[in-house]
Amino acid sequence: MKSFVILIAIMLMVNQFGTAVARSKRKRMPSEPIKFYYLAPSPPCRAVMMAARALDLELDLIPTNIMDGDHKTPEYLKMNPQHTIPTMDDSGFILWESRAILAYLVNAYGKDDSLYPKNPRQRAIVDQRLNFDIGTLFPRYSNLYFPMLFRGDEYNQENADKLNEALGWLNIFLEKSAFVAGDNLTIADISIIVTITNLDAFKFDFSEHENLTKWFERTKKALEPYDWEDIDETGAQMLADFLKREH
Ligand SMILES: N[C@@H](CCC(=O)N[C@@H](CS)C(=O)NCC(=O)O)C(=O)O
Ligand SMILES: *[C@@H]1O[C@H](CO)[C@@H](O)[C@H](O)[C@H]1NC(C)=O
Ligand SMILES: *[C@@H]1O[C@H](CO)[C@@H](O)[C@H](O)[C@H]1NC(C)=O
Repeated sequence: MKSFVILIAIMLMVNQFGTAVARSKRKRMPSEPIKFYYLAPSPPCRAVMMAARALDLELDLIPTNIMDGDHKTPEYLKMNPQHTIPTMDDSGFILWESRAILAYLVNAYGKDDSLYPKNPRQRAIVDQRLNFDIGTLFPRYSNLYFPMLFRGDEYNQENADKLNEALGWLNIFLEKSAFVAGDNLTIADISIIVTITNLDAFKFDFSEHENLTKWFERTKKALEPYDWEDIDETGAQMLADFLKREH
């Protein structure tokens, strides 16, 4: 009788343990698909869409045409007064700024932290690269290409040189590691690649930066299962076609 009770107790413990293991392995999921306000050619939107695929998250895609003013409606401004795309709505939790969205999605729904490591020093490097992207790389890209895209201006060599200088720094970051923030793919690669994909589509020659060129090939391959071609290459090509029409 006594051994029977002990046996039952052990069986209950094993069962509890098994449930706990299954629970910890089960992925956290949004209670309903995250609403995602986007436009296909938009680089920051493309970054988030690839990350969502990498995290196996379903997005409820809501096309938001900034050329038609979809982002200036009272409803949109109530949600995001800064009227930028991408903007996400996760069951009422609203967030914009693509890099903040990338970090949130991994923190909230990543099955592990590999895309945004929790280790303070590893995370600091990812954050440094993301800050380099928003503060240096993307502005230098836009200083060169926004006037060409949206005003039909000529290619400005001085702005091209500034962009090339930033690409040189990125090339140095890539001297010792396969990806921009270490040996694994992170959200920093996903954020940075959309600008490099644009440059590739615009035929900006960055081949002198050998590590960067190799990283681009490597990262494309890493993102292929997450629809790099459909999301990133196709979007960049739309912008390249637009650029051609402007000239
Ligand atoms: N730093 C922002 C940039 C967002 C942004 O400027 N998006 C552009 C489209 S690519 C936009 O919404 N433009 C319309 C506007 O700002 O009114 C991010 O990464 O989300
Ligand atoms: C990098 O990837 C490897 C292999 O997938 C994994 O074992 C390791 O934990 C990852 N490192 C980080 C910092 O996530
Ligand atoms: C970066 O480029 C240098 C010079 O071409 C090379 O020696 C080095 O191995 C490259 N690093 C990586 C990670 O590919």
